[in-house]
Amino acid sequence: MFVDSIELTLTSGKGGAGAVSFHKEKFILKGGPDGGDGGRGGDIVFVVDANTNTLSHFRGQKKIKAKGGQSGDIRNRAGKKGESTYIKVPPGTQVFSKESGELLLDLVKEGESEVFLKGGRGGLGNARFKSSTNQRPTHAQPGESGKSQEVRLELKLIADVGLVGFPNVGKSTLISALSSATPEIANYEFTTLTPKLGVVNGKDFRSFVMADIPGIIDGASDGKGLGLDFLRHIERTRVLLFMIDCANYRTLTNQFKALQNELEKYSLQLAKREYAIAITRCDAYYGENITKDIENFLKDIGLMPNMSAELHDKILPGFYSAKEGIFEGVPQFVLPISSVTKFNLEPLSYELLKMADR
Ligand SMILES: Nc1nc2c(ncn2[C@@H]2O[C@H](COP(=O)(O)OP(=O)(O)OP(=O)(O)O)[C@@H](O)[C@H]2O)c(=O)[nH]1
Ligand SMILES: [Mg+2]
Repeated sequence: MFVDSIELTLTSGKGGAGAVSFHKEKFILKGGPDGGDGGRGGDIVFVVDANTNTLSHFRGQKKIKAKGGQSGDIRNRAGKKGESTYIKVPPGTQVFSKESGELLLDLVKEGESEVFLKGGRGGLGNARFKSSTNQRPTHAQPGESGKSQEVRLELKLIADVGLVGFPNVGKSTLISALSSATPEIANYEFTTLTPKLGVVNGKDFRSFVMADIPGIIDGASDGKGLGLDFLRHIERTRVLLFMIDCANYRTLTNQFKALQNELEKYSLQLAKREYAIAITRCDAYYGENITKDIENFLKDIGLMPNMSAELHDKILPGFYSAKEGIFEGVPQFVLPISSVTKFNLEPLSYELLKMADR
């Protein structure tokens, strides 16, 4: 299972205690105070590391602590600073307060590092307390304790392309056809319960990450089916691929409008994301005329088919493609596909790569 949320108790290191000591040397009686300061405790530091892409390496871990500072020493020697603990997380990890739910850190950039909890200050040694009225102070400060905080780490998958569709329309099948991901596939609704990622390799070693998520149904925003909670996994994708099934009891228009409607209820921002449409399971179409059906669908959603005869021969890029530079509201392309016969899968990944790269 993909672990995308994890709870931890983080504690920075305690400061070392200040020392109490007096200068000792032959022939010097009653030397002055020379107790050194304690070292600062280690920090808890978050580091963004793109070599990891899940939080699963924290599984089973509950507490992470940084080392304490060492105590001060005689002859004004300060204690060593405690070792800081560096917590490596993938880009896109957010740190929330477990108690208040407040977002504390948003870790996005590779290499970025943030000191989250500073280690406790080291205590002052007795040498610091010498004054005109007290030449031989006998006390030193204890080290400040480390800070502790319960946090929840959350990773919103940073996929480039998120698949959006009703259940059973072939989302998981598509990701398994395009990438090496092996999601569960079955001929019933809600096969996919947790999001999965797949890396789709295009030409010239370019690639993009595709996210397979559970199906959405009418009323999902009111909690029907699996609800819409999982949409947070695709909140940051650059592109949405609507998967509209042509071998379904729901019409193409019906599916598309319901999906858009639910998406809007979840997040207007997400609903405005750049998108494209794949008409799926074309090999299993059982209606009368698939071309007519798709053309009607395009008209229903206010688009005119613009596939020229020449493109028709090459089946590329499908029935519709937006003019360069038009993004708002209209799909970048509408492409009939089949994951089983591989029909149009190559142009599909090529077009998606172009969108993801933009
Ligand atoms: N004929 C045909 N069947 C397909 C195609 N793609 C998927 N299927 C079948 O459709 C059914 C559903 O496929 P899934 O990939 O599990 O669908 P899903 O959208 O991930 O479904 P949920 O996870 O339930 O939302 C399975 O029986 C697949 O074998 C296709 O291109 N052609
Ligand atoms: Mg699935």
